[in-house]
Amino acid sequence: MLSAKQLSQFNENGYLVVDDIVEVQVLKAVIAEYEKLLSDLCTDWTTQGLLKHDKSIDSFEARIRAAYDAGLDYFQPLDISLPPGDIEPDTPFHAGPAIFNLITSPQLLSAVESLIGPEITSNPIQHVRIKPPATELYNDEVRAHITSTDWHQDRAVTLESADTTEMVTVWVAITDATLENGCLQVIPNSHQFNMLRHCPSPQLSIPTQEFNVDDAVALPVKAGGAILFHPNTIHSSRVNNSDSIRWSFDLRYNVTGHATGRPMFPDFVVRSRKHPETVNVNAEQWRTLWQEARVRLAAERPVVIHRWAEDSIYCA
Ligand SMILES: O=C(O)CCC(=O)C(=O)O
Ligand SMILES: [Fe+2]
Repeated sequence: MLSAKQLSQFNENGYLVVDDIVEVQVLKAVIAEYEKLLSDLCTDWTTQGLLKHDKSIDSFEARIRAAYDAGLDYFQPLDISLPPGDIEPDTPFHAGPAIFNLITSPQLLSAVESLIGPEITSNPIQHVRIKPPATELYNDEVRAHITSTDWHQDRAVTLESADTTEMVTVWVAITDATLENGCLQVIPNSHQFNMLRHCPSPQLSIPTQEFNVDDAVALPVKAGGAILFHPNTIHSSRVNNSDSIRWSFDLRYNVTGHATGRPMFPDFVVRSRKHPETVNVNAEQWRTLWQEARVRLAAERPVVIHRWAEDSIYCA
């Protein structure tokens, strides 16, 4: 659970940095799961002649950089969600047991419980972000999972149905997140704002005249720590000016029964005091929920995940 001091910091500022929130073995298992996943992906790409065989590509970091350099999409196969837009029966995603254990980590859920109470649902708006050094990115790279992320509120990445949902974002550092390698930054107290207008392109973002960028506070955090923040807290991430990758996951939780804001993707109950029997999804069943969503969505229209129109007058 969070201390009274941590709680009042969160309530006052709209965010909280918590060191060592993820159990060491949970963190290690996530890293091992991803190392195997990416290694297998690279083997496939090499077999298909898409990635050159090179003995120096022998680490997670080297594989990410080589894949990016070769124009291969490492992001979607490693992401813990399906994408927006057109979904195919074989659109890749990753819902492995180590990630399930991260999402359901008791320590993490206890912190979330301090903020939104004991009836907790895993919200399906969740991503991996593995960001190569900015100097290695293509000039036209705009994806918020690869390059720095523009200023936004997470409330704006849900559909309208979740506008009054009580939720919290948990941003987990897998590598140390530093000023240099692109840690998160926030506008303190902005959780007291309403949802501001967002523009969808090139990234979902708040026009900068709507708030004061000079108020930004950078939030470095060590691997295994996390930043918890309110859905209205304005945040972005800094540029990765280091020479290594920066790796994080962003997870979200909402009060059970409140809309997730992304109803086409699966949610599940991760903690309940009132109805403990509803905490009944294991890692394999969780993966199956995503696989079933993929089958269903591949037969439907493109997935729309937010409400913002590119041609709005304030986006000019
Ligand atoms: O890590 C990033 O670049 C941004 C993450 C973010 O926007 C979030 O966790 O909600
Ligand atoms: Fe965000």
